[in-house]
Parts: sequence; C-alpha cells; structure tokens
Amino acid sequence: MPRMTGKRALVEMLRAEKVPYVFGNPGTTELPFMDALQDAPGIQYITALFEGVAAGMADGYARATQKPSFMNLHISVGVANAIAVIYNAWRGGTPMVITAGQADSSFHLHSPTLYSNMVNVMREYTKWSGEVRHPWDVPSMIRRAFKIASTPPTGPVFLSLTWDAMNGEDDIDIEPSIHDYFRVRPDIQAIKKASNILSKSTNPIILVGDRVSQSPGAPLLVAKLAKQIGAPVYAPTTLSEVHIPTSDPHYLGTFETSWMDHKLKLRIDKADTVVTLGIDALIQFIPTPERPFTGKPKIVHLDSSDWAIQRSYPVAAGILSDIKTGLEELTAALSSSLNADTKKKASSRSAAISREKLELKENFLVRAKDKWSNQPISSERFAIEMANALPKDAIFCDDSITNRGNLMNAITFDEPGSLFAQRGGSLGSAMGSALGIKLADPKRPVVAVVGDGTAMYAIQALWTASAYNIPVTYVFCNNGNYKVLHEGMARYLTGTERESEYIGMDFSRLPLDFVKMAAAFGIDGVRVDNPDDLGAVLKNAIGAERPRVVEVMMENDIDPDRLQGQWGSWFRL
Ligand SMILES: Cc1ncc(C[n+]2csc(CCOP(=O)(O)OP(=O)(O)O)c2C)c(N)n1
Ligand SMILES: [Mg+2]
Repeated sequence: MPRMTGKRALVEMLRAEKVPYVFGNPGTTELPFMDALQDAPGIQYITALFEGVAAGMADGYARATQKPSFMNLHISVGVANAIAVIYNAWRGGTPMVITAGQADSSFHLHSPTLYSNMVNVMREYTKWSGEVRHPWDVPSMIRRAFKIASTPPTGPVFLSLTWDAMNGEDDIDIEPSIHDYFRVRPDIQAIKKASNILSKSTNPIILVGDRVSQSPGAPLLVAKLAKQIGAPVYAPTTLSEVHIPTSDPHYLGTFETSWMDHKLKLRIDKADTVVTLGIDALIQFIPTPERPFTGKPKIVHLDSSDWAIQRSYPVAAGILSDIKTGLEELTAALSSSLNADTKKKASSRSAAISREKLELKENFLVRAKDKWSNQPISSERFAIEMANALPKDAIFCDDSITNRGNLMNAITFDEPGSLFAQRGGSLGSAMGSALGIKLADPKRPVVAVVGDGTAMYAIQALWTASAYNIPVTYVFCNNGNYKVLHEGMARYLTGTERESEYIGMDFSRLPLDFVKMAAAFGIDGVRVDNPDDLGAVLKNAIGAERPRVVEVMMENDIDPDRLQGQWGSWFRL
C-alpha cells in the first residue's frame, strides 16, 4: 500500500473515477485540494465566479454524460451559495459528487471561522451526506459517494473534507467504484398484474418524468407502450429531457401542475388507468379545488425509485425496476396478452390522439401567424425562428420560463440528449448547465435559452464561458419583467375584481442590457428588435467558435386565453 496524503488520495481517486473536470470556487479550506490538483494535469479545474454557476456546470455535465460530476466548494458559505441550483439537481436526480473543505476536526467543538455542520445542512438536499475525517477514509468515502450518486434513483451526494483528512498521511489503496449492476429487473408477478390491468383498460393515459431518460433506451419503449395500449403521453410542467421522442403521435406535450391545468384533471377523471413512469406523480404547487387523482382511475407505476411508488396516491400495480428493463418486460407481456379486439380499439384511440396532436400544433401555428410581425417580438414567432435556426445536432438548454411552452410546440426533440431543461424550479441553472453540457459534448452546438430575470441569477457564467472559451450560444428573452409572476398574479386574482399593481416584478426602473453585459465579459452580443432579423442573427450566433449572446426584445403581455384555458377554467364550472 503506497503511503500518501489525503489530498493526494483524493486526486488519485478522481483519476481512478475518470473525472476530467472539477467545477468549483475555492477558499482557504480548499487550499490543500487546490495544491494537490497541481500534480494532476489530467484534471482541469473550471472556476466559476459564483457557486450557483459551478453547480449548474456540474448538473449539465452529469446529465449530458449520464455519469457523476465532481464539484468542490468553499466551506459553509460557498455551499450555501450553491444550494439553489443543487436543489434542482436533487429534485431532478442529477448524479453529482459535491465536496467542500471543512475546518480541522480538532476545532469543530469550538465553531471555528466559517464552520457549520455542513453534513446536516446538505442532508436535506442530497441522497447521502458525510464527512471525511481521516486520510485513510478518502478512497472508501469517495467510492461510496460515486456509487450512491450513480445508483438509480440517481442524485447528488455531499462530502465534507476536513483539513486534517486532507493534510494527514497514511498507507492508502486506490480503487474506483463500479457501475455495472444497476439494471434491476422487475418482479414477474408485478409485470403480470400491470399487464393484466392494461390489457383491460379502455382509456389509459401515460405520465412520464425525469427518471425515464435516466434509463438509456427507455424513451423508445415509452413510445412502444403508448402505441400498444393507445394512450396519450404527457410530461409534467417541464419536459426536462427526451422521455419520448416528441414527434411521436402519442406525445401530447406538457401539462401544468404548478397552477394545475384543469383540462388535465378532466383527462385524468375520464381515464380508467394512469400509467406513471419514472415520475413523482402530479406534484402540485398551488392547491386546486379538487385533488388531481380522485381515486377513480387505477394507477400503474413503474419506477427506479421505490420512494416514488405509492408516495402520494394508492396504486393498483407497482413495478420497482430499471425503467428500460421494466418497459421491455411489460411490453413483451402485453404483446402476448392483447387480443385482436383490444388491439383494434387501441389503434383507434391512437388515431384520435394523433388528430388531437395535429390540432394543438395548428392552434399554435394560427397564434404564431396572428402575431407574426409584432414588435416587441412575439413568443410564438421567437419559437419558430429558433426551431428553424437550430442545427440538427444542437443541444438545447431550456430555462426560458414563459417561452417554454411555445418553444416546445415549435421544436422537435426526438434524440435523447438533445434537450436539457431546468428541473426543480430554482432559477439560473441553465446558465452554468449549458457550459457543463458543452464540455461534455464539445462537437455539438449548445444553445441556452434563458429568461431575462432568470439569467441574472447566474450571469457570472458569461465570465467562465469567455475565460475558458466554452462556445455556448446564450439567447436571452428580454421581456423586461418576471412575466410568469404577472401570470401567476392574474391567476391568483381570477374571479375577483381586484387589479394588481404587480409590485416588484419588473425591471422598468433600470432596463437590463445583455449586450453591454456580454461586452463586459469579452463576448459579442446582438440585440434583436425586428422579428425579421431574428433568424439570421440566431443562425450566425449558433455554433460560433466563441460564446455568443443574442438578446431578443420580446412581448410581455399576459395571454388571457392561455390563463383561462388552464387554471381559470376550474372557476368557470
Ligand atoms: C432562485 C429563485 N428565486 C426566485 C424564484 C421565483 N421566480 C420564479 S419564476 C420567476 C421569474 C422568471 O422571470 P424571467 O426569467 O424573466 O422569465 P419570464 O417569466 O419573464 O418568461 C421568479 C422570480 C425562483 N423560482 N428561484
Ligand atoms: Mg422576463
């Protein structure tokens, strides 16, 4: 066993785990690690000037590679700065190993400078949180961290690295974690039960969540299942990744579960079976007059998370397994149990669903046409110009808030790995995520579409993009306000006579100027006011060899039809 310091063991373990990048922002307690990195030329430290950006990069890198990323933050306060974005990683299940320096363990009792019990703090936002107190524990703790982060349901883990664990010395063996035993197969009885329910179902619907795309190969099997049983497929408020090719005729888009879409509730009420796949089913934000599941439809839940199955609602059949493997077995069981009559009925449901999809698309195109030449630029026109400008191999990072719906209507995402949207609800993820994704897949153009308000939660990402020349194209939707909060207020006041003053929700006191901000970081930026210029500007900026900024001056009117169509209709019954 070679003798080495804890800090050297840490770096050797990172090498063994094949970690090419450390995302972080250092302080005094991280100096031992920063010192050891000097002797590890294969590992590049990417500095973020705000910890939320580092967390975004770690999130994007891990999602694009489907492997744990590694982040190193400063004691207590650096960790605290990153928590908003770590929150998204935790909700979405991004495999990340998050570390921070900690004071010498002999001081802890006396609360040294910047000390807090980080293990306790981070327990809330991670799958596992621990502290390394001895150099000889470095390999086992790092191995454990990588294993836990990458075991489905994947997620972030946290390690506090004490000063003495880094600087002390011992005889240490370096062995990486292994990752080859995660495709857990389902219980055959559970498959039979689910297949039995589904083969009798006359009106099923499918809801897909974050864990579907985390199981490589699962999205195509979702499409297969939807066709077999003739069911529409919905994603929650955000389609976070490609859980089913979006051009599939069964995919009907996202539904709003924050201010829950009333139409979805009606759809659930009419269904006799709801198939929930890899999803924390129907998480709500604002209470609705009725709960989404009223107990009538049977729920069939297939998930890699045992916690998610029966978490909030009773299920008729629960299948705990890798999602791809579970879907393979379920679709195989259904192939032998569906008879000619049920197959015929399923295919006529499929035909109706694809007609509904065409209608949704047509409605979107009519709206777009109506507002085609509007200035400020309409959200629909922006979405169509973006769809036309995106190269086939582009990766799209979405933090576009109120523009998301139109973008998802306009752009087709059929390839897993072509879409990464913010998940979890904390603003500012995509500013850093886009950089992590570009580092993971440098040959593909990476485009981040970010709300103007959202961009400001992590604008320091422009420094990292420019300083390291990570050529991401940032497109900022400058509508001058927090439009989604204006919409929320309008929903909140539905049915009352009260007029809102929308306090604290706009930037009119001092308009944001993203072209000037880009220039301050050495990035070329273009502001687009005229919708006819948009296509050419986007095409020119996407895939450039340096990071670019495009600032699109956009409408901020609230769309009453949309509000009425969703939340509002609860109150018009
Ligand atoms: C870290 C964080 N702070 C505040 C919020 C509350 N919030 C949710 S959406 C939103 C506004 C987003 O505005 P913008 O990016 O301009 O998008 P728009 O609504 O205009 O499309 C705010 C402030 C949040 N979700 N996360
Ligand atoms: Mg805005």
